[in-house]
Amino acid sequence: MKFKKIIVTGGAGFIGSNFVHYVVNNHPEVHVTVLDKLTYAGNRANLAGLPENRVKLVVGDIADTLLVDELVKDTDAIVHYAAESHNDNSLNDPSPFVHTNLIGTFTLLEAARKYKVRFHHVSTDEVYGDLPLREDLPGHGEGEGEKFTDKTPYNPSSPYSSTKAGSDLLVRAWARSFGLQVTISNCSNNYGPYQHIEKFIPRQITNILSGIRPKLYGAGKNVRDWIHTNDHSSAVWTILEKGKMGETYLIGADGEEDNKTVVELILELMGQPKDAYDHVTDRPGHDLRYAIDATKLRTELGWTPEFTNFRAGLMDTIKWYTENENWWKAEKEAVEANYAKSGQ
Ligand code: NAD
Ligand code: TDX
Repeated sequence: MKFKKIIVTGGAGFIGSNFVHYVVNNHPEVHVTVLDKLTYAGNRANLAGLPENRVKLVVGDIADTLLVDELVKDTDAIVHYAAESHNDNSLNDPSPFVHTNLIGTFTLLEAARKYKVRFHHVSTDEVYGDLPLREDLPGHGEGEGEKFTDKTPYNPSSPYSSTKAGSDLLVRAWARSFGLQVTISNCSNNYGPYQHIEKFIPRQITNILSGIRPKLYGAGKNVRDWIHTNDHSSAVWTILEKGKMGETYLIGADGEEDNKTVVELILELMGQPKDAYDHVTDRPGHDLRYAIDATKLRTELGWTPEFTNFRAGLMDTIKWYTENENWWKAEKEAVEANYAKSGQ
């Protein structure tokens, strides 16, 4: 099906706004309505420069039934990115996570059901819990080790990942019980420009730019599977257009790195000594390793990532934060003060 009008929830956040730019640049026939509450993580500036006749921003809550009904009745598809997205925040106060990730998703699903609208749900690999570190596997990391697939049982660890898992289950139930036309994607850790400075990579880059030493949780052995956000956007579009109804696709680009290696690489790329960082209090319940097997998406839908050189992607990201201090500077002090309260 060709989509003419889509709603992108959370389209003023990091990944959602990247997707809106992707759609405007690659699909001239599509008109986008962004539904975003503009929480601390949403920013109008992320949509700057987009043509007004192609993109409309509606500031509102995805859990607002009347507003959602009004918008959904006039759309071809919903691409649902809006979420409370930060694990550390969910440990301090889970309540907005339950509201947005669960009640918000439920509200959107009910409207999609009423108007029979195609629904793509953007989720995370964290719903599967974590994998053992390779060094703890027999053979001490020789070979691939286990990775997540769409058959991996759900086993979320934090209030964030459990509310994302709950939202995935709602979507699956609405597909089976009500025949809603849905697809789900579970992506690994994204990086790139416009990511909020509470997150690992931009926090360390903006620390160095502010004369603060980077902060590594625990020993820094935890592994994340990094993907450039541009590749996440092309994958979501591919699934929206070609995905089989009711299916789940895992999105990843074989980018596993441990956190210590990433901090050291950022320091090196920014001309600092490799050991100029602090070990700080670990995250409670900290997931050890995420790793995605994206074979299904690659072979069944023909998607391939383009931005797979992590070093080059990090260099571009560092350049963006260096040149766009006005985008993050005002928030830096408050973000660091908040982390300091938990010894991080
Ligand atoms: P983000 O926190 O940068 O952006 C979230 C956006 O949602 C913000 O613009 C915010 O204003 C909006 N929002 C929050 N609550 C809302 C509500 N009640 N109503 C309307 N809008 C609301 O998050 P992100 O990193 O861009 O993540 C986007 C999506 O991708 C999330 O669903 C997240 O779970 C998923 N995801 C993220 C990653 C990652 O590495 N960041 C990886 C896999 C999946
Ligand atoms: O200062 C830090 N130091 C540090 O060592 C921060 C903020 C994080 N970390 C560690 C914790 C994680 O092992 O770095 C890793 C990445 O941390 P985050 O950026 O907070 O990401 P993570 O918890 O892995 O979750 C991310 O990926 C999956 C996104 O925030 C989620 O929205 C997504 O679902």
